[in-house]
Amino acid sequence: MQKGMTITQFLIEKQRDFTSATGDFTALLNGVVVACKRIAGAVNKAGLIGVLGAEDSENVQGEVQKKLDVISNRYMIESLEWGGYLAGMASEEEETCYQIPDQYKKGRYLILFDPLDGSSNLDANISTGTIFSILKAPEGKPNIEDADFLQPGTEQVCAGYCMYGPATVMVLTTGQGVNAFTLDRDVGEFYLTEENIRIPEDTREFAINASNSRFWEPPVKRYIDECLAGTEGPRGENFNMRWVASMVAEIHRILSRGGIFMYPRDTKDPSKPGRLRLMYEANPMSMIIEQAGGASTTGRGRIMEVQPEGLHQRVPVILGSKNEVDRVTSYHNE
Ligand code: AFP
Repeated sequence: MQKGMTITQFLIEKQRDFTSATGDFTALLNGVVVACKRIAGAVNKAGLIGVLGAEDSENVQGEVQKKLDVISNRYMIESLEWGGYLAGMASEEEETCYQIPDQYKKGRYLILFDPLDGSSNLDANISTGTIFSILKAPEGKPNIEDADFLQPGTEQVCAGYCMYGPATVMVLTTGQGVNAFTLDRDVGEFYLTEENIRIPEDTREFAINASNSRFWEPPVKRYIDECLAGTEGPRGENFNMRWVASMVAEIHRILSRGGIFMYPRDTKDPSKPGRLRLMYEANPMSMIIEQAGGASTTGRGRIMEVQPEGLHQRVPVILGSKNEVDRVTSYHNE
């Protein structure tokens, strides 16, 4: 790894590998980087400038919006709409897709994002993050519509997240491995800090919201019961448990030391086949996890092969260290 490589240098050097590249994709990612720096600043100063707490509004999922959800959504849109590389955007905070205003040029890409995932943790000063997924736009359409975004995760050209934790860290994949960049606040630049991240195939650490255990399906219940039984159970080993309730933080931990994360299908609310959103949570995180050598499934099939039916569709999520994910899948198949 070259010491002191900025994310801009990294993106420009990667662009040189593609002789036909126009620079649009690099410029798009640069727009995401700018938005995430602005969000990081707002999250960092939230208590000082009075933007902690909830808005009076709800988003399309019926969830109370935090002030910082709304601010982060605006920063993403402001930083990306003018660049000429996007045909449209879709956000957790917008009911339908966002059209690029007529005064700006339209481009070849689509972006979906959750501007501030884990925002219910903000008042407690717990890590949050921005998650994004980039797709190609259909060619020759003057205006995009929601249906244009409904492409399976296997079509993603890039996925990433920016974590606002003790350090602000951007994690990216374009389908050639996973790299992490840490923000140096003094300089205002992200620097490459981890190259070609790999997730250990085995783990003894799981993450699940155990308060839902009475609603779990038998394969998940069996897996967790076996972990909890420790050395006296069929696994013959003790397991550790973590639950941050902020997906970006859980995925970042799994990238750094392995683990399995589950928000499975349950019977708590039969209208919801899971809690997490396919298009801007599960798909981008699945691409990152798979690119780092992990696995990602609904329990019944690969998440990235799910044919989306709606922008805000929910999906069961089981992902992380390959051998444990395969074990949970095998319990579903039995
Ligand atoms: P918020 O953005 O509303 O805080 O939700 C975060 C999240 O989508 C995901 O990041 C967590 O893994 C999950 O929800 C936590 O859900 P529980 O509150 O049910 O534990």
